[in-house]
Amino acid sequence: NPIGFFDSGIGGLTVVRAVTNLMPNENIVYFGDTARVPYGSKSNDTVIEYSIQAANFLLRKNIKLLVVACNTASSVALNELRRFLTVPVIGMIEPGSQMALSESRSRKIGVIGTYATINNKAYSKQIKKLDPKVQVYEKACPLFVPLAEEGMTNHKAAELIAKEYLTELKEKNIDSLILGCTHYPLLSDIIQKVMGKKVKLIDSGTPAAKIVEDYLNGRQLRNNSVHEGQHEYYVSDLPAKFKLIAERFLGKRIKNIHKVELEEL
Ligand code: DGN
Repeated sequence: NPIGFFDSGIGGLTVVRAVTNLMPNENIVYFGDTARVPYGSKSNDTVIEYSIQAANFLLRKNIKLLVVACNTASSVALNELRRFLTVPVIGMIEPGSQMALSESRSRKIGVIGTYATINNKAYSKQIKKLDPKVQVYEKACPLFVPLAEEGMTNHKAAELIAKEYLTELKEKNIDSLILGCTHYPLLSDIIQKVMGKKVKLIDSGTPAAKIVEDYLNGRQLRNNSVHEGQHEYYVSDLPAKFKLIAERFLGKRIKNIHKVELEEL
């Protein structure tokens, strides 16, 4: 059975990339809600409703595990998804928080994400639950999403915007910065340049992929085929540039993209 992933659009493909780097033979089914992106500026109720629809769609594809490859949906809908679903659900917040805690020496951690992730204090609540003494500084960086989608990841404009957003975090002397949005790993060069070399960037997709691997190994659910896994991609809208941008996020070619009507969700 495949591993299911969903995101508001294409950002979650950076998480698929992390999982396939670790487990190339797993089958994957991905749903990107491109007709209704962004989730980051919508109300919690709406994000919960959309997340449940996406999860139900993937369940009909017989997934063995669901990865919520979107920090916004992980921030607001994880409990509801875990309550309703019969398969295990892995979100982005817990793995990213744990990794930041294990990396940080100064115990000052920065978090960047969408308005929803930051306003819900998803990461700071999780980090403080694990270690109440850590200081967490959070900042919403909404313009990073369109920059990543436009491929302007090394553009002067991206650097200017990054400076505008990140200077206040830099002044807090954080030593780790969680990229709390699945789009942001594409901007990691610019973010690293603005933050300086000493700040460790944490892409939640990497520790999330490790948790997926541990879970599947523990339950003997790994696909033992020697062949590369099959990937199927579903989107609720197929914009002209989707394939090009998706391949950039995924780091490889995409063969199967299918459009799903919203009524089918
Ligand atoms: N990729 C989504 C996330 O990780 O929060 C954000 C995209 C969006 O909805 N703006």
